[in-house]
Amino acid sequence: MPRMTAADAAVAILRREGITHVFGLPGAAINPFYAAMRRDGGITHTLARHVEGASHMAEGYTRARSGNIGVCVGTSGPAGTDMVTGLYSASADSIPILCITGQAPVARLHKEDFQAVDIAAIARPLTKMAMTVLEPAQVPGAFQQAFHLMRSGRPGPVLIDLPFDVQLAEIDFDPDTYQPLPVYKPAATRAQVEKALDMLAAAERPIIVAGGGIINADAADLLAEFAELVDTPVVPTLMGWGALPDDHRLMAGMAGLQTSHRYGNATLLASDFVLGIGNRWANRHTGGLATYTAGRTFVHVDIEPTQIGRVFAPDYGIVSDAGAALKLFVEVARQRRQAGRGAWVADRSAWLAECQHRRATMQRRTHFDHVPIKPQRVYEEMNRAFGPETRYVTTIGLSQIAAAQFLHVYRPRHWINAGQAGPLGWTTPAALGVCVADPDTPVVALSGDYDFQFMIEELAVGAQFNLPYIHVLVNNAYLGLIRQSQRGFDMDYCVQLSFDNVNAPEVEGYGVDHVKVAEGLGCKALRVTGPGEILPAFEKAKKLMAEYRVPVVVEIILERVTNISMGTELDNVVEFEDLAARREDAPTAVVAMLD
Ligand SMILES: Cc1ncc(C[n+]2csc(CCOP(=O)(O)OP(=O)(O)O)c2C)c(N)n1
Ligand SMILES: [Mg+2]
Repeated sequence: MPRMTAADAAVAILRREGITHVFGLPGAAINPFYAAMRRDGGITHTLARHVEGASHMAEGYTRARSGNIGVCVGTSGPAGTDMVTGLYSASADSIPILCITGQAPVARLHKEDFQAVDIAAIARPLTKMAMTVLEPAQVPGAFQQAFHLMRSGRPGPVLIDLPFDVQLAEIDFDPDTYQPLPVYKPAATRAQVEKALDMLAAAERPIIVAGGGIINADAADLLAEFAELVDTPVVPTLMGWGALPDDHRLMAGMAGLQTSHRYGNATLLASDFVLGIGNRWANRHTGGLATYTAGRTFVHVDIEPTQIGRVFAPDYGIVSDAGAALKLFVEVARQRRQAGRGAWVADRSAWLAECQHRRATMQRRTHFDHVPIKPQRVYEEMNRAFGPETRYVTTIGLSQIAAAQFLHVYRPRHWINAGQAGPLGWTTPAALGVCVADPDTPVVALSGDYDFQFMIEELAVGAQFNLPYIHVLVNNAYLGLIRQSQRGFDMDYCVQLSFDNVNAPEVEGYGVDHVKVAEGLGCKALRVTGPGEILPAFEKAKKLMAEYRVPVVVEIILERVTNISMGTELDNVVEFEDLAARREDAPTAVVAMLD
């Protein structure tokens, strides 16, 4: 039997589970694992500048490509605690990442050793498994189980904590006969699908709410096929956005309190039946449940049994992987159609026309010529500059909310967003992880000024490892979303990011000179102050990116105060700006305005 250190066995298993890349930051307690990676030679490594950055890079890497599992590695103590935020946002969005930490030697764990912290206990609520491996011979099993759990059922992260002496201990292990454990995914039965289809067929104004589970299951094509077979409009959730292209005739818009369309909310409220697939009725999607559920019948399909009924009791629940369910939905719907079972689906033309009409008429205005620039105009210019191949990456803020209201997404995994956790600072490292996962697809990241400043050091990672992408930075010198929410408290308190920068009078009180910082970190950067300069700046950024192969920041100086549409209920989203009345008001909207 081959003998090797437990760390060598761990690396051998990573290789056999398909891992070719890790994100991390070494320290003394994880050096044996790094030594094993070096001996193996088959895993590339991106050195983060902050360990939290490594965890978000791993998330970006997983989210970008079907089947990917991002791995982040750090030492004992603060490295693990830094990565907790990545574990949280991964678990909240059902994203598998594997977090590997070093640890003090086993015999010293209870002695308050240097950088010894019970990271497994800290990570437990955020992971599908969090284990400090105390026996070297358990290391292979721990890794095998980790991959099994990350891929089975509702995907999510795992943490494996490896004490220094455990990593170095020699064990018997045969990598050649290692076999990944089978993956478990529940699948809907025919009887369940028949019943749900009967309910859909009986509805007059049905919609499908398409969640991120469809993207996780790589089932976007099946969603489109099913929606077309049953002629039913689709309302994607924020995590499901891109599952159906924005220019599809059945795309009905997103519903929600913030990241939503006026027509999406109106269509949801006009519906009488909702088939939710791979979604979790997130509170910023539903708003108040009384408004959301009144007068509607619900079927909920989810891979995680305990999600059914968690937020409200559906009329019918099915435990299934979204892909498995959609495959059967397509099969049964097609059979029913072919069998010519009369009009088993009622004529939907009036309902579809109504949804289309709402989409064509209930647009928000984007075309403003103001200086300082109004944010809506930025997204209009992004729609012009960036085509359907673009992968957007963002986290939270007015910037993210407005982006979801105005940008267009045409493909699954092309809207990469820390939807539930929304950690500031996520955007830059996540975008870098996305670039590593798929260097051939153009990546455009979007940050508010504070999100950008939060983990700005990670830009150096993009410069060092030649990970080119465009970072659109919308600068209002404000914690804009919090400023807007403080209106309810009648205050503007501790949310200003503006100051007179003694080194950069040209930023005119907007505080940080982002262009200088980005350049100092090895990136290229442009600043834009007028609406007519936005598109040329994007075009220039594309050229700079191709020439220098580094991140290119396009900073857009915004007006300081712009309130973005949002509300507390689906039926009372507040509009702060003029709505679009003519085509010229929303020239890049996908559906032409009806004049
Ligand atoms: C770690 C963390 N702390 C606090 C928040 C709360 N928060 C959400 S958005 C926001 C302000 C973001 O400002 P900015 O990035 O400039 O975006 P803007 O809203 O101005 O577009 C804050 C503080 C958060 N999401 N994450
Ligand atoms: Mg801001």
